Amino acid sequence: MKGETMEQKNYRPMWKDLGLNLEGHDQLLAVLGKAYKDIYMSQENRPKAMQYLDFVISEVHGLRVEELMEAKKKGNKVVGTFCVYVPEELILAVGGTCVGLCAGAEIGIDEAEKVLPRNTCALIKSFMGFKLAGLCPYIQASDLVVGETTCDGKKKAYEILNDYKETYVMEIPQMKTERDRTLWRGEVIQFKEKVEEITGRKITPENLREGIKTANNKRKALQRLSALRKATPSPISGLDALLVNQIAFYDDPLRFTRSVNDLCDELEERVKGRIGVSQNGTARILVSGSPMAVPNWKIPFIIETSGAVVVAEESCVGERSTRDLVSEDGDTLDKMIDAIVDRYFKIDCACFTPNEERTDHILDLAKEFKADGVIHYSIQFCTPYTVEAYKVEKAIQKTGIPFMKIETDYGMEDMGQLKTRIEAFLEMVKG
Ligand code: BJ8
Repeated sequence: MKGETMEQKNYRPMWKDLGLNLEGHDQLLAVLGKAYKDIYMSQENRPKAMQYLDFVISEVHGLRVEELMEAKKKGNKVVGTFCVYVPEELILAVGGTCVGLCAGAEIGIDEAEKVLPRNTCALIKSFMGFKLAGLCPYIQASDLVVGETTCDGKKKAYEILNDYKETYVMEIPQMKTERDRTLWRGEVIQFKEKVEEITGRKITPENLREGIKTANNKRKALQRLSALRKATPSPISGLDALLVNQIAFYDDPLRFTRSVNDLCDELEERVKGRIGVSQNGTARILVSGSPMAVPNWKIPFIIETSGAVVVAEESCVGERSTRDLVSEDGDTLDKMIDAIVDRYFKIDCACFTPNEERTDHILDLAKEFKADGVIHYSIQFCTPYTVEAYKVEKAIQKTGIPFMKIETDYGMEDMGQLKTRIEAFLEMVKG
């Protein structure tokens, strides 16, 4: 994809074939394009390698979807997911592509509210709205859509989504006992069989080894990016780093891994030369909480236009989905499956109880990234993260690091109010 012309091709015939609502989709692209220009292109001193990511986002509903359609013609399947619990390795093993269907835009929410209560979290309303309003080419292109029993909102919404697009649901345990691991292992095996059924291809030790390697290499590149943000000054903005983590859910994994490593090479040079996106002394913020799906850039945008820099995201679009690798030591299918089960079982989503490892992890991150402040972000009506914020606050308070909680949706109405609150918080951080 690199080096392709920036001139937009006419993708309308493809979108029409996919059953998209062309008028609504035009509006979505117009809003997305404007937001990207205002938020991303207005940043100064961006790494040159971000041009690739700019290109990917400009073609996110175009060239990338066209690639998926080409792959489908060759018999390769597309699997759409909403959660980092779905083992990508099994999909990659049989030549499939895993795409994230979580949505971060308000558009389509009116449609969603016809089938969901208004007080449902914006992420759920967004993916439902994207489907009902015919705005998402990825869900249209998916041969299999996978939901999961994480929070109640998602779990019940999948029952409704299933009326519009068949949705396979994985059962995610709520606790982390040995019994829960057994349940989870059974789910992973059943999902493996489902993947084999829809693709008509067998998962073997050979192809699974490759799948594990591909997913691990992607995570290693993202870990490398994360580690570079420990430098002072930070060589990349939080907005740009978030974008890289968001695109990880859409792009071709091999090409994406190469591009992130190229970006990291450039950032390493920046770190050596002490070149940063902000001055030394700029407040370093750790953002923790609900996932920020494309194009939800609201919180880092406010933080970074208020004189601070985001240095890490303790979130599924961030650290939580990249920090653990699948062990590559397994030499049989069974051992590889066990390695996958163990890796995914470590995810510390707020849907689990108890979930102390998440709080411990936030404390570790705050220390490692030399955070001057922690902002806990929950999507409004997201019970797991909103409630868990209490425990996080108590733990952070013991360290003396300033802490604030934010609850918001995807709307722009509270931008001014949030900016005032964040600016006041940053004053305290600096003081
Ligand atoms: S592993 S965080 S991706 S479930 S924001 S829909 S929790 S009410 S997205 Fe998540 Fe998997 Fe957990 Fe990660 Fe519900 Fe909260 Fe909405 Fe959420």
